[in-house]
Amino acid sequence: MASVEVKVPDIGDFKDVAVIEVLVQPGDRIKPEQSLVTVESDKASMEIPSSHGGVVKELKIKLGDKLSEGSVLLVLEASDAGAASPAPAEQGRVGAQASTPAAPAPSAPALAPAQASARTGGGESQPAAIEVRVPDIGDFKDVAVIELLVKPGDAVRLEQSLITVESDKASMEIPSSAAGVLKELKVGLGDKVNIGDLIAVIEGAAGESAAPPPAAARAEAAATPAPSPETAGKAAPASQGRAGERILPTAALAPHEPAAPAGKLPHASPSVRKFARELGVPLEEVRGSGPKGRILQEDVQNFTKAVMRGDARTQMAAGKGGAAAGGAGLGLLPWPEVDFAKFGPVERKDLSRIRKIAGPNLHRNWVMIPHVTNHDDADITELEAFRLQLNKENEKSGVKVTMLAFLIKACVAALKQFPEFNSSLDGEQVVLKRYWNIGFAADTPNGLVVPVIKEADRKGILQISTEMSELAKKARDGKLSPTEMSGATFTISSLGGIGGRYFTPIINAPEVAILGVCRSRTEPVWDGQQFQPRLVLPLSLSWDHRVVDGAAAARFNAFLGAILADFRRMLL
Ligand code: CAO
Repeated sequence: MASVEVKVPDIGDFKDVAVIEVLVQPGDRIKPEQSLVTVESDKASMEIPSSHGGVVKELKIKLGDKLSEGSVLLVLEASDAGAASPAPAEQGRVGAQASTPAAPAPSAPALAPAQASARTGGGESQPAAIEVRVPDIGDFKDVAVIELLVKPGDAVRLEQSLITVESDKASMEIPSSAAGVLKELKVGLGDKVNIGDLIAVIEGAAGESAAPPPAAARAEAAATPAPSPETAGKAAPASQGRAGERILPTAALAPHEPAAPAGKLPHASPSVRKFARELGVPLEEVRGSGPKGRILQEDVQNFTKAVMRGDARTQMAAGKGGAAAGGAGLGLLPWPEVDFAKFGPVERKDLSRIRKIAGPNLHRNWVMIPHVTNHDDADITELEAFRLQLNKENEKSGVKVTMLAFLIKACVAALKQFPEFNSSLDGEQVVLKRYWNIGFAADTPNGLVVPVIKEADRKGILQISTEMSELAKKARDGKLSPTEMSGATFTISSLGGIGGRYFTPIINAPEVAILGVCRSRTEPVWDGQQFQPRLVLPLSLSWDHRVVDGAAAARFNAFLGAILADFRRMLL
């Protein structure tokens, strides 16, 4: 198996066409000629087929990229011996075309039907009735007219699309070979057309008709047998790429494979796609009323009207956009409306001001941050003994030290050791903060608030304890200032005074991690020879998986545990 770069084949004179759909992904097993991407110009959309079969190793393009002939689409672990093998004659033509793209046009020996017709109208500068015919559309035959894009009386620009035709493989817009006023449309919806068929009569100056294509390509095409049905669509014949104006790349499409992801492409003409894009209408949500469920312009209009009237909602508005919709919703069922009073007496209370503010913030953080929580234990036997001794010594001063003060200090040390936990995500950058402000969740009668110990790295345990008790009191009294609640780089939520074992704290955005602590208890811990009664503190570290990885979180907890087990490590 060899690695093969699959490139954009000859797509005529189209350049820098945008990728509007990527139809395969790494790991996919694809067949030769399976559609890989859909590209779109302002006139036509086309699917680009693979030249090989195999397994997609790497995609080299993404939505919105601009492609031209030769752009690398993907790298394939090819399972077939070589490229999808067009008929030898066709290969020859493609090769010839590639090597003589800019061949100067000698005097034209043969004109395309559209151009030939355009000249039948009369003199060089006089207004004339110009017949516009179906130009060379490869070997597509009996393609159905599915859209009329102009009507009699319309002023038509040179190369303006007149009709859309569709085969079972591709749709294409047929451009006008002349400018003027449309006198007559010669085709109707559902008509089958072929190369050379009369589409319209335009009143204009013959001099405004489209220039003929390079004659070299024409002569080449005339000398080349038509591709076999098997090879049709694998590559555009040279004549198509040059002469067929904008419709021809569409004719170069690979046969559409129903089993391929291409089935996801909504069935609509390029102009309807463009129209939908301009309005921001998600085409995949529009029901098509045209033949074979094709989406017509009026379907897009009706969809827009329904949304404006409130009769319909886009999936994005309904919440399926997730983060893309700003976390507006998750596409969940509506909230159940229950008459609780039916089942017993109820009392209604307004949410507190703090809850009203905190609720949406917590909800956003919970929904938008990919949380992971690592649980661990810390042996705080010696630390607790030290704390109790300290409190005994400080009885008179009135400063009470709780485990939380030690935790704040220990967390600063861990954050210095693992700086990504002391950061914020800003687009595609991580902002690492070189200051250590530790917030702590405080339970108050009105709800949860998070006062912040600023510059905790510069403060001792006693100072932290003093500040904490002042801030906790202010919190309970509802007297915290916004400054006292801002600037945290990491938060600790301690339920130690209350109970519990472990829990999943919600990260306080834009921070990237939060430590939850529960009540310590004495447990039998195996010391290698026997069980020892040890005081064990349960730790729960929630972290943002966009910034932090599990291994780092496990190391953070282990480091923290080691410090709490022996606080002298703070000095190291
Ligand atoms: N294990 C065992 N006991 C603990 C402990 C722990 N991890 N943490 C504290 N304690 C003890 C204290 O030592 C104290 O004991 P004494 O009264 O015997 O001295 C008692 O519990 C009460 O401590 P405290 O909770 O008042 O003090 P603190 O410094 O630990 O916490 C504060 C202060 C403001 C953080 C806390 O009062 C609080 O509000 N905690 C709730 C935080 C919260 O709600 N988090 C949930 C967020 S998610 O909804």
